[in-house]
Amino acid sequence: MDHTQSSRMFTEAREVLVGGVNSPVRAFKGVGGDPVFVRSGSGAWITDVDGNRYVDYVLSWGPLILGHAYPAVVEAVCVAMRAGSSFGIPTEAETLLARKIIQLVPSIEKVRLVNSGTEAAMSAIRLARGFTGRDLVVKIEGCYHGHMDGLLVNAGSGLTTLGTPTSPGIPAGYAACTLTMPYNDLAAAEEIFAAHGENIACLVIEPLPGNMGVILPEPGYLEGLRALTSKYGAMLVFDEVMSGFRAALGGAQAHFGIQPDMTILGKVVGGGMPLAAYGASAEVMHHLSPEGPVYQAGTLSGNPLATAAGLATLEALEQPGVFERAAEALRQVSKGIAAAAREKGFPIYQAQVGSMACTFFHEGPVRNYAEATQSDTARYAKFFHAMLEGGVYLAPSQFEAAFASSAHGPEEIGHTIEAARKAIAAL
Ligand code: HOZ
Repeated sequence: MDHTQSSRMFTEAREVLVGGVNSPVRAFKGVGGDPVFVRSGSGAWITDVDGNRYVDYVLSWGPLILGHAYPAVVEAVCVAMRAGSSFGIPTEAETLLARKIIQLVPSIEKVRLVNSGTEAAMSAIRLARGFTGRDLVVKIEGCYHGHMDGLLVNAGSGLTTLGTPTSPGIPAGYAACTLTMPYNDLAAAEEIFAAHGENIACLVIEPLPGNMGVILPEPGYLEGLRALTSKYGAMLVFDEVMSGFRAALGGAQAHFGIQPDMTILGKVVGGGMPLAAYGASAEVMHHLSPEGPVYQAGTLSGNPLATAAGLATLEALEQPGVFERAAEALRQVSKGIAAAAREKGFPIYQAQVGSMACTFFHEGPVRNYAEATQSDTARYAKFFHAMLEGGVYLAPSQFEAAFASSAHGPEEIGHTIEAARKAIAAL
């Protein structure tokens, strides 16, 4: 494959953008080499600036569950744009999107729209502290809740990819309010709550972690956390930025049947536009400004382009078979990769719920961050590059999820499995 134009653009980008990118995980640091620059996307495919085509399993890091440039989403955004891009004055679309979120996500009665997953997480934590009058937050090693100061402690995603467990620039006092524990370890949670329970505002967790690869909760784990947080009067906050509308239409909370006290949403809910949300019971949300004392605001929050894209996406997702198509495509692809790995005789471990999945280059189950980081990242990097050359765009890191869309059909599945077979045979 020719990457001349991508290389030229990356060289120029590095002169004016830090590392040539606007978010670290795009820079290929986890797999080596230079990123490709994208020109366009349509359905399951993206085309780079050299004209190479790839079946896309990153999908803007998750939002595009209908694929790129889905006609109804494009149309909704164009209509909204023609009517004015932003007002800072209420619009009906905000109510319609909020109503749709409440209808789909079991635990949410009221919602606040914001612009990014980071902003939603930051605001949700503030609300949890304001509601409970407590300071401490418990988080899970390897879970990632955006780049807010207090939660960049033992965080996943780019922090794992880049080997930066905790970012400089965060006052020790912030980090001191965050307690961390391993995923799938109920005993560790019981210990932390026994020692600090009265001061814990919330336990924030990706119920289906996707930022250290995808990891499944062991039976009873989420139920145990639900019981523990209730016992100590702490809030259970589910970060469903990744799993929302992907683990199931109602997110991981619907899939696993656990009601959190608060939910953080992003990615799919914005249909590819900068939109995120957090929501909870009416009682909890009532503590948020302007009804309550906990302040949070934003000029572009709930802006018309983003709400149009989000609403069009969720409405399309509700059509019969759409959600299942994406999940089934990913199942078939994972099966193809597993068969190729078996043939070659090297170990992998796979996890999938709905339309998010991960293939770990690791022998045996991956149950937590410590096990995830034992994966063979060098082998993943080779696999990634071979897949790229074969016309398949995977996440440029072992510690990210693969996403499929409803546009991933038999042609794309066949193309991906064939590329995987060749890539694995050459490893
Ligand atoms: N939160 C996304 C998945 N780890 C990555 C997006 C980004 O950091 O650019």
